[in-house]
Amino acid sequence: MLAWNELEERINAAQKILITTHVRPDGDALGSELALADLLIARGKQVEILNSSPTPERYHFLDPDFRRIQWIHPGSETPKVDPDLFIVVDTGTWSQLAGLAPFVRSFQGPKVVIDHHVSQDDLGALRLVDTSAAAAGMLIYQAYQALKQPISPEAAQALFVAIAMDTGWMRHPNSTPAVYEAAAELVRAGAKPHAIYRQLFEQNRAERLQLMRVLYQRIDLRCGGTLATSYIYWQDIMDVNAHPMETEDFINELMSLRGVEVAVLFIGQLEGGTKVSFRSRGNFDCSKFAETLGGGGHKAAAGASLSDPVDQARERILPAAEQFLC
Ligand SMILES: [Mn+2]
Repeated sequence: MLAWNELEERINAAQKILITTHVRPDGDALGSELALADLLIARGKQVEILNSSPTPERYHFLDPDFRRIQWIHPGSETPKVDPDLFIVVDTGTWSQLAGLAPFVRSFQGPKVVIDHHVSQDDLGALRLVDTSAAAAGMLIYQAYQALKQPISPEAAQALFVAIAMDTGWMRHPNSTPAVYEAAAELVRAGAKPHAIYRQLFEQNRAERLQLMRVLYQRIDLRCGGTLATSYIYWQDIMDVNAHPMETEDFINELMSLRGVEVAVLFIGQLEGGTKVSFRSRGNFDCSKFAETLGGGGHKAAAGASLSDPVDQARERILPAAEQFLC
């Protein structure tokens, strides 16, 4: 059990609270932020959510008027925020805070990290970290219980999204009884799984499926079919008019192949670098592998951002992955 009483003390002592999460926020990050914000607002706090990157279109339904979640716009000044408590959810590393890292470094007040990732830097924060938790959303759910705060229908929706996205709609091995119990409680509190599923998984644009065709065309099976890899250039994304965020979950297509234990996906970035993602369902530790490349994550899922272009990144990383697997 994490020290939720220490979180409560810090909340009680604060009036203006700033919440943030990792760069390129996912469903767990955004859902956790929103549900935590609701908890704090219910306790009479002024709350702002400020991220280092925009909310992906997939998650706009969580904040349809863009009133709740703000983000830093590249080239413009960081919005003026003057919190007396800073809470970071779903990450505990400087690199993942990206554009917000300087602000966190200079912030003199108390900081709290609520996270479930193995990789943690010293952010000078109270650490409420449980690496066995399936999602940061599970920890926010625990916070609701520990602080005896009723869950509003909106918070239930946000937490359901958080937990559903980090457990692959409750089908990954991290889908523990606790996950299903939380899900049941969230449905009771007003979360609507059928509506959430439609919003999350049945909103493809044709452009995304056209980009997926490129992914499929370049599937390469190695190590007797246990390693699946593919790659997408930045130009491919531009050619089909897709959005870079639309490559989210592409790696799961590789993991759906029969016999595949490990998937490695390379995606070219606007600045010329490459985002490499790893997935594993065997002994291959994605997080260890990603850490050697300056990235991080979990054993089953991890990633790193490289400055190499796609082809060089493939030449550098695939032989190392093969050596480990084959
Ligand atoms: Mn997470």
